[in-house]
Amino acid sequence: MASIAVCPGSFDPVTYGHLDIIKRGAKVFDHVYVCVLNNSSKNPLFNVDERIELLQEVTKDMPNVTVESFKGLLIEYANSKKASTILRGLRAVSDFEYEMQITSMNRVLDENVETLFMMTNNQYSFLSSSIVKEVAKYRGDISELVPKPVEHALKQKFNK
Ligand code: COD
Repeated sequence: MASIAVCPGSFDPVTYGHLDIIKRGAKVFDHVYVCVLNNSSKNPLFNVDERIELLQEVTKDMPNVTVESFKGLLIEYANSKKASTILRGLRAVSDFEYEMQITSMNRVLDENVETLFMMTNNQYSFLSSSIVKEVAKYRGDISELVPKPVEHALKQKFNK
């Protein structure tokens, strides 16, 4: 049976940190569904279609990666894809409490779907979409933090 993982997130926008987890996941699983979901505690800069477009652009060389969005619970989406695993990235201890909470909640909703964590690449351990947006807003250099299409999209947002 094919091993299928869902890599969920806000991806507002996708960074090299996200991309690293997606790439590594694509080596471990037969198929990875990258899913843009709503995080009710965040107020996104990019709409869902823009986030999907950027994700599709930067994963276009990964044949076993599909990008989609879903309005609803992550676990419903994982079940609809027959995914056995939710793939998440972990940066610092500060991520742990939040990740533990959503992992436990998802396990209550469906105990058959496992959450697997991949440790961030040291190079990206400080990197988040929020930090990138902050630097881009004040016209700082983000070329080492995000792929070119994302850099371009951020410049367009903030130079309006
Ligand atoms: N290095 C490694 N990993 C990273 C890095 C980095 N530099 N930056 C981010 N990541 C990882 C994150 O740890 C995360 O695993 C993933 O990339 C996505 O990150 P974000 O910030 O884009 O996404 P989140 O954390 O906002 O996503 C939260 C969800 C949208 C998945 C969550 O809110 C959700 O499941 N919503 C749907 C509703 C639901 O089912 N809720 C029930 C669970 S409580």
